[in-house]
Amino acid sequence: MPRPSKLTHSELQELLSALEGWELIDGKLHKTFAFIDFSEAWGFMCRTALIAEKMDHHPEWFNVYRTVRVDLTTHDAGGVTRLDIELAQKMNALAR
Ligand code: H2B
Repeated sequence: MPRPSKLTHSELQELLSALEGWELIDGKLHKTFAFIDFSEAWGFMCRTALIAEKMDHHPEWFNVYRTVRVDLTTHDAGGVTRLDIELAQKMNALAR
């Protein structure tokens, strides 16, 4: 399957406006998720990992106790693509 290409600035702004809690930091999609405890945070990471494997698209993330800091970018494309938007939407749905 061909990898998607980097989104343009205007495409990104539009898609970002519909993505609750995500912002662009250093050219990557960023969100910090806060859960009630480590178990909830880890459960979220496990469920995300299964989705990421299926998509063959993986997050950069950092967990401390109940928070999970996430950065999404497409390394192959050198920037944010539709795959990052898709994964961000799925992570929002899982965290709800
Ligand atoms: N994840 C992310 N976030 N970006 C990529 O470019 C990427 C990936 N590439 N997961 C995939 C795996 C690639 O390395 C494999 C070979 O398909």
